[in-house]
Amino acid sequence: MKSQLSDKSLCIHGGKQHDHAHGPLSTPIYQSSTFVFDNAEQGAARFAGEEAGYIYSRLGNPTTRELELKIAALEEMEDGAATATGMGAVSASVLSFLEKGDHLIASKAVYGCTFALFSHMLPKFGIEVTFVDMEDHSAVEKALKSNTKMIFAETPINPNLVVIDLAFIGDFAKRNNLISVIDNTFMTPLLQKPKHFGIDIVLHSATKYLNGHGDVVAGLVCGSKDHIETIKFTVLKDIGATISPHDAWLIIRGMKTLSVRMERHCSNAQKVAEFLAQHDKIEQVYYPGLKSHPGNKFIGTQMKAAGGVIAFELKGTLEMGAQFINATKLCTLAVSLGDAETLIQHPASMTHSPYTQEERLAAGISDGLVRISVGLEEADDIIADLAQALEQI
Ligand code: 4LM
Repeated sequence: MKSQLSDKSLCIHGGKQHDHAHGPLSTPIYQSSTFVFDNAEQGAARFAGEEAGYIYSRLGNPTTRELELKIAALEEMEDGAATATGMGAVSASVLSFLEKGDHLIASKAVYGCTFALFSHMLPKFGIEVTFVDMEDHSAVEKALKSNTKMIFAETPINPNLVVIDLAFIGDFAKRNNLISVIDNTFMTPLLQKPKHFGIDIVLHSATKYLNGHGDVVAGLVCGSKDHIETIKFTVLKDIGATISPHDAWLIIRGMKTLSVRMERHCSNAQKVAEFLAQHDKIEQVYYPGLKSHPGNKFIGTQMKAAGGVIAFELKGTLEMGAQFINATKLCTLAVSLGDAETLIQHPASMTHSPYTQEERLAAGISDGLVRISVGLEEADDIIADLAQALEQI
């Protein structure tokens, strides 16, 4: 649902409830597992869905609810659900709608654990998955079967920064009566709103930019009221990947500064990508903010800016890549992304190790790829650190 407030204001005020005792400025943390009923009739009415109100924090919690309404406002979708992790958001979005005999079309390159869920877990439940190159629209059309029910992609893709055309995905899904699911983690709703392209379900690893401070693992899903109700009252209720109210509060706090953080992440990443692109020890830089990147044409149409993640390949051997990563000082060797700290990692041996080498290469994720999540430090300090590490190889 479109709000009259701008995104910058929604990051601060979106979802805010004003019915707390004592009028606190900061949302209280309702650190309570359960909620007390006035009487047996009220308890029964709440369970029957006849009376609004909280029951038990696995089913809903007032702190969590503010976060859900905030992300829904930002994504311009009807409702939201918060989950314990980003993988909780991915699995809830998929398992809530697919059943034995259904078919899922998924991008061949996705976050490693999403690939593991799709390639190992879903087939165990009789759900068929076809992985396709989503830049190739005819391959997507060809993957369609009579039992296809859903299409899933990330854009830009983790870790190789390939940009997928959301207008095509939205249209393909509508034409074929599929549920379209987009993982919007790399962009946040400030840079990209999949809803504008007809996408049905938008999800995030809130662990990343939304929280932004490296101290929470969490996920968020947005969609229509019906879709979110299904997610909440099937998979989230019965499998139970619900968020803790304290983590929801940390994300509400983190999101207040999301718009200023994203501006810095993007401007720093642009400078770092330009530095890497001109360096003679670098083979290739993958960053949609570079004019040479095939995804650059989507900036200004699908995505407002290129985000804060860069991938690149060094000239030379894999050992030299390891030497380089070991030589960085300010850039911290850790997985995850979207934090204040610049994080550097090696997808083939870390985030994308659930792929076999063959699957990974087929997905366009090379053995030598290095990924940097550019942080909020001074750009020149990040560049100086990368320059001294490159010097050492
Ligand atoms: C990483 N990523 O890449 P939780 N969707 C995307 C992601 O990048 C991730 C998840 C979902 C990384 C984690 C170690 C696009 C995670 C899963 O980790 O479950 O919050 O999110 O470095």
